[in-house]
Amino acid sequence: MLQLDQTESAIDIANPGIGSFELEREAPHRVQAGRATDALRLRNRQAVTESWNGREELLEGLNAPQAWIPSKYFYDSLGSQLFDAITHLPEYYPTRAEAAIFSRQIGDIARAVGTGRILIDLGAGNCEKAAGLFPALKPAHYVAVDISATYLETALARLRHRFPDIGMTGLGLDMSEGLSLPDSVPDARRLFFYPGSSIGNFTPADAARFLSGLRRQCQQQGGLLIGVDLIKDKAILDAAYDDALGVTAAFNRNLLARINRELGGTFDIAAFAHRAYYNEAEGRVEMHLVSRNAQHVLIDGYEVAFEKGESIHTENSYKYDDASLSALAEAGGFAIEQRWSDSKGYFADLLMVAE
Ligand code: AVI
Repeated sequence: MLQLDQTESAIDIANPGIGSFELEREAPHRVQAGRATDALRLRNRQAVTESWNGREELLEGLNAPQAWIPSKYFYDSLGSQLFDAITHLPEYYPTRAEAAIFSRQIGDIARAVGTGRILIDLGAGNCEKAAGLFPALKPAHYVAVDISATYLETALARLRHRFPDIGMTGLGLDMSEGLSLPDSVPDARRLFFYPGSSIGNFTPADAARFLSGLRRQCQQQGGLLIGVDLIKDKAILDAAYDDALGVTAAFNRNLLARINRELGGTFDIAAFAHRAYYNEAEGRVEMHLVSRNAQHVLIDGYEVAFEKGESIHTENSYKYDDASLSALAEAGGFAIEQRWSDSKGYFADLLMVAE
């Protein structure tokens, strides 16, 4: 964890990727998709790469009966810029819908949330979403959490000039490893801020676990202000994840480009098609990369085979309704206090209070 505060630029660095593994390399290894896991010999090693939790996680995923790549790997520097471009697309409504909620209903939100809270921004990025709330919420302290500590440092340096009266702490950590706040963060009146419907990228069970983890970090009057994308017409959802310009396709394919760049992969990017659709039975948008023909790929000397039409599942984006939101809140130990939505009812922000 890299922690930054107002007085020191970096006060604690610990490696969150402890216990990662690396494949033991021998001669190039032929691995058939779907039945390779037992062919992989693993050797415990710390901190294999800075950005991948060991190649075995990737290779096991690619060789599972339904091949998959963990979606956390979307966000390298190029992937983050592509995601930023997605938020400007006409088809991708969530960012604009949430911005409309915050700009039109901020008075109401501030009345419900109250001022002077410890605002903990989860996945803060450039911190601009939270900063937009500062004038209304007047937080006593702002804690920005993001996987990229360098990005946070720059963003917080800018914010400190604009809001010199608000104490600020930056935490560079991967929240999927669990969130543990340092003692310097006051524990009363914590308000977690998790906008942008990122909760939708967790399975419902993992989302409930994530909320329970936040609940454990809340004491008196703890709460969560969270953004969720709502179930809607399939055509609208399909278009939001398969835009006409092909930006989401580039975002998806960048996963393969990233494997090529960082792990010496040999993916032919053009040989995989972007596929995204709303799976109504599962209540989620799924993104896949579909192999256009039978092919094999080398990753660090290991070969992975794909049949024509075989897909790599790269992301789930769950959509919620009132029933699933109540179930999520309850499973996480929260109660829904208030809910705000945009004029089309596409997106909602909720204030959940610790029970
Ligand atoms: C970050 N997350 C909320 C986005 C979503 O809508 O699930 C990621 C995304 N994937 C494709 N487009 C946007």
